[in-house]
Amino acid sequence: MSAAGTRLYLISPPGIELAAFADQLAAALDAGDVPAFQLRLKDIDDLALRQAIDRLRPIVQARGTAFILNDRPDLARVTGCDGVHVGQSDMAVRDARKLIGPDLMLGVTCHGSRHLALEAGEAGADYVAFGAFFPTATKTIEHQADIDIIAWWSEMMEIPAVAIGGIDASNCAPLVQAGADFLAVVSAVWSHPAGAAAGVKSMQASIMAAARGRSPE
Ligand code: 3NM
Repeated sequence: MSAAGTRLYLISPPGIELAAFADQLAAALDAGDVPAFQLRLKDIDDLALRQAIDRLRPIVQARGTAFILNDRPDLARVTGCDGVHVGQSDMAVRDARKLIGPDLMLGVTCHGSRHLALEAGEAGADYVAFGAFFPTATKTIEHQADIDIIAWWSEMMEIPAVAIGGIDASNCAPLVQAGADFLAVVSAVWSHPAGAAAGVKSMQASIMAAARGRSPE
């Protein structure tokens, strides 16, 4: 995958106020090229989660963006999501695949581990996520990833690599230049001082600048 192909993967903040967030999400998606959105809500019961999916999924899918649900392969298909993202502890990759069927997209957290990524690829992951690359306040981080893992993976594998963890417009260049297919962000967009749309635009400008700066192959 060429660096010029790096695209944005937007993840929800862990807690949202649904009506306000629906508007912010629409504005963020309208601000640029965001092919994937992950709903990642913590401390929420199933009813509220389903309500959030029902409200947000049409906004996302109407814009041609894939709607990916965190952690819940059991809910992803019945609620019309395009895919599911699982961690290493949530559920074995093969079990998740059985639950969602062959058509939905399956993404797997692989921390900074080449071994986990190869395993996930063999088990049918549609993308592997490496992180955390930088300090982040969004999630308690137990594993760190080195930027080298992106270059290693993307030279060897066709399965897309997602980079995550503390990524923002000021630090994303090495990940773009290493060949990350997607940069997954929370705070860079939702905590941008000028609003989420400005956050998307700023990320995109940095990705483009980094891709231009990459030496030709
Ligand atoms: N997963 P921000 S880091 C959800 O390392 C998540 O697997 C991570 O948020 C991992 O862009 C992370 O605000 C938080 O740092 C990403």
